[in-house]
Amino acid sequence: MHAMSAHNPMAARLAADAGFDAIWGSGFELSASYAVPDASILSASQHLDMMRAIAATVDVPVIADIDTGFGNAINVSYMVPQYEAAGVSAVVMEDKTFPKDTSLRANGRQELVRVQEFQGKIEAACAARRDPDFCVIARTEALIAGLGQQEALDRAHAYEAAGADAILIHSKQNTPDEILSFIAAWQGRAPLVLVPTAYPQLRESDIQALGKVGLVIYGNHAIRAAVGAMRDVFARIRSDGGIHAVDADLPSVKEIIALQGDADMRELERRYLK
Ligand code: SPV
Ligand code: MG
Repeated sequence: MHAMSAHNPMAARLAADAGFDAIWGSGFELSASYAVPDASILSASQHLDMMRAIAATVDVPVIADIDTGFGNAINVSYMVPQYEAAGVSAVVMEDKTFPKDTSLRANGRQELVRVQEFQGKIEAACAARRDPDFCVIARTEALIAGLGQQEALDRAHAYEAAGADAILIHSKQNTPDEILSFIAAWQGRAPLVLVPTAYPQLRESDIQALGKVGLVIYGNHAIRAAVGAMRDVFARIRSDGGIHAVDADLPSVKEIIALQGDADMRELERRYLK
């Protein structure tokens, strides 16, 4: 299963149309779309509202990145039902302290909570869900924090024992070695989840051959594509002295209107505007 990041419903619609199995409700992307760091700056309700809007737009499952769970196990108990009610199918919660710092930045503040404390947060998340098919994915940042493979394995096993449905193991090394070594050593039953942003050379076919990975998340490719495309087009318009040259290279206004769901609205018009 492959999930693509989205920071708004249009990105989610494009990802679903492209054939991704799920949407990753990335905290990094949403923070970037507000031009603020991915460091618990945005509020829980800002993220929750965006997840609700995305889930209302696409039919594929939405996997919400709830960072640290916005506090302790008590906060998790109150947040999970709200995400579930927003139409989300799964949450990913990481074992860092609140407020968090983003994972892929060099020299970020990567402090982890105690194993038992995070087990309590996982138990709280599992107990708070109403639909037993709602997935609670536990994410360990042990490799990101530089604590080594044994700490990552110990934490992953402890989180599985606490009830996590899957384990997200994150790495910021720019080769897949650290992740491949973790996967080889993983003895748990829970499927693993990877976010291969830092080691893009690991292809889907390589990951599938490993057998233990149930989900691959492409963590920030929507916002990076958007930033790259906007920057290029804006620069061209400035240097061309107008929009005459870029126009043909952009999606037409007609295409955007179609992506806005115009056909559905016209159907409502036909039926109900009397
Ligand atoms: C996100 O996309 O918000 C993630 C993945 O949590 S990462 O940014 O790589 O930590
Ligand atoms: Mg995140």
